Parts: sequence; structure tokens; C-alpha cells
Amino acid sequence: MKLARFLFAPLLAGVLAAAVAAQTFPITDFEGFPAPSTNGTVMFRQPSFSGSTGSFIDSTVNTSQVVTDLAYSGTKSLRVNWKFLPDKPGAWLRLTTYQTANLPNPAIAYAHALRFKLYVASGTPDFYITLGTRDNNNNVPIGGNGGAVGSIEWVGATDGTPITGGYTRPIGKLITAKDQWIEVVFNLPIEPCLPFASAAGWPPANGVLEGPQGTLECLAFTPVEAGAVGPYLIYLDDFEQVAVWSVSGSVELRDFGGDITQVPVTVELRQDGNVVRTATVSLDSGGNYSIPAVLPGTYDLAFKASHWLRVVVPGVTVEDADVTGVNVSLTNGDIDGDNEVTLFDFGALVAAFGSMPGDDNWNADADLDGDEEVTLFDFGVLVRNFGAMGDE
Ligand SMILES: [Ca+2]
Ligand SMILES: [Ca+2]
Ligand SMILES: [Ca+2]
Ligand SMILES: [Ca+2]
Repeated sequence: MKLARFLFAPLLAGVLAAAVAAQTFPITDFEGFPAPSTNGTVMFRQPSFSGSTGSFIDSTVNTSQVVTDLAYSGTKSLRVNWKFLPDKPGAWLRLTTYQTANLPNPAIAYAHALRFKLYVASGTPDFYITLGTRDNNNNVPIGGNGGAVGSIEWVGATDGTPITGGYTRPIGKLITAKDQWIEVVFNLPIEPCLPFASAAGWPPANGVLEGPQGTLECLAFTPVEAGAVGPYLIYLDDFEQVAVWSVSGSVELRDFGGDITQVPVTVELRQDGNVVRTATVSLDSGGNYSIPAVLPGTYDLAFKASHWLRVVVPGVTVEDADVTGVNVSLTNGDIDGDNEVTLFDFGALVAAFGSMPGDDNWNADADLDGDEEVTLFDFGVLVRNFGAMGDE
């Protein structure tokens, strides 16, 4: 679970990557509302509103208003300010859109990502942010009133405090950046998901987004340090959905006669040198793979399989369509997985020489050609590729 969180965290840290053409579905940029707006009347209710968490909130710091203090777009954003009461180690905030006067229960499509801009003022404790969606299969346009019924799932949550049938205090995406706008992305088709609350007359919350639509029911804020009182001061802007796309192609695993469908291939999606996502893909019998739900952007794609060297395909741009034909051919012989074919691999092959599955010295990664035996044929593969190095 910790690993999953780590893998998603860089999506936040990458902040605002260079824009590419993308298919977007706006929900709001808050420009069309008066500022300051009446507390709790635009998209999100005041922090104390939810019965789940109202008892944690200090009523003297308790606002959700459109303001002109700061904005990512235009001149307006939504400022949310709250403080937890002391001695509440179980405190968290369920900031809900329940029947708000303007922009209530906004509908979201599960085929797309949801993203928005977030500014956290310095002095605010670190927190995790999680999306609550009512899994109610509505069919209104994105951003329209999707209704206040249906069971609620936690999107982006990898842990939480267990309750009957679900979790509270969800552990979603870690937010530590202060005094800068960052982009928060919930990539709905691939996010981890946990159940929160089941609604009578609806299928129970089950940690699965059935869809094809739901509603943005709430954002949950869980302090990293249990009970950290705050105050918490954040600004939200530019809620929208963005279409995501698959990237596909083929991977040739050279010098291999085994079953390629049983060889997992790890693909790192890198931006500006940072790994923003790691996908493990399976190949079909023709060597074809597909990475689902890739956010628009330009990526370097790094392919690595067990005893093959890494290949990086630079500059793959995803805009407003699936990307096909990203094909790679991987060099065999890297038994120890350090991305070079060296004497260490030779040593590993010698150690496993003559072995078959079940033998004490069997090493599946030394069976370079995949015939379930470490033989001179494997040695031949190693010799042919000796000295080769993979891409960084
Ligand atoms: Ca704005
Ligand atoms: Ca569900
Ligand atoms: Ca090696
Ligand atoms: Ca072999």
C-alpha cells in the first residue's frame, strides 16, 4: 500500500507540466460567481456541514467561499479555511458538495481523469486528499447535478480507518507543497479505490467504480499527523475532467523461445526525469502491450523486463487520441538485472549451469532463451550481447 502511494505522489510533485492539446470537460473556474460568496454556497458546503466530520471542526474557523485573494485562472478561486478542535486524534474533514446552492453534486465520468488546482498556504499542516464519489450511475452532463444518492467510494485511497463496510480518515494523495499552485489528479480509470459509505437501496460501497458516471460527493482531508489542529487554509481552482488515452505497441524479447505472455514488462512513464507512473504490462502472444488511461502530456517511456536491458523511447506525446506503434526490442543477457551484460551475469550463468526448474542451483533469469534449462545456448546469448548496456 505504501508503494502505491509513493508511485502516485510524483503526479502531484510534477506540478504543472507543459500543456499539450487535450480533450477537457470543464466543471468550474469559479469566475462566474460573486466574490466573496456566501459561506458554503458554491460547489462545497462549509467545512462543518458533514455529519461525518462536523464534530471535529472548530466553528470559529469554518468557511468555503469564492474569493479574489488568489487565483490560478482569472481572478477568483474557492478559499476553504478550517481548524480542528484539540484532542481529536481521529479528526478529518469531509468537505461535501451535498445539495450546495450552486454546483451541487457535480457529475463526473469515470472514463476520464478529474483534476484541479490546489494552493496550500504555509502554516497549514500536511494532509492526504481523497476523492469521494457517489457511485450512482447518473447520466447528466459532466459538472451537472448528478444527485445526492448512491453509495460512496474513496478514490485514490490506499488505507484508512476501518468502519463497518468501509473506511473513514482515508489516506489518499499526500500533499506537502506550500505557497504554490499544484495540480491534483485523480485518474479515475486506474486509481486505487476503497469503500466508504453504503446507501440504502443502492449496491453497497465496494471499492469499485461501476459507473459509467458518479458524482464528486466530497474531498476528504486527513491530517498526516493525527489530530493536527491547523488552521488549514487552501484555495481550489479549475475543476475539470480530462480524457485519458492508451499507449500501445509491441515489445520484442530477443533471443527467447519461452512463453512471452508470462514475462511481465515494467514501463516507467517519465516526465522531466521523474517517474510519474509505473505500469506493469503483459504481452499477448504477438508481443503486443497496452498501457491504459495515460494522462495527456509528453513522456519518455522506459521498458525493462527481467533479464533484458532497458530501452527508453523518448518524447511520446499523448494528446487527444490513443497512441499506437510504440515498439521496442530488448537485448537479452542481464541475468542480475543491473541493466548491463557483464562478468557478473557470466558468474550467475556459471552458478546455474546445467540446472533445470527444481534444482538447487536453478535460476530462471539465467535461462536466457527460456527453454527451462541453463545450457550452452544461454551462454551463447550472453556472449553475443556481452558488454551491452541498457538505456538509463
Ligand atoms: Ca479561477
Ligand atoms: Ca461501487
Ligand atoms: Ca547484468
Ligand atoms: Ca536455456
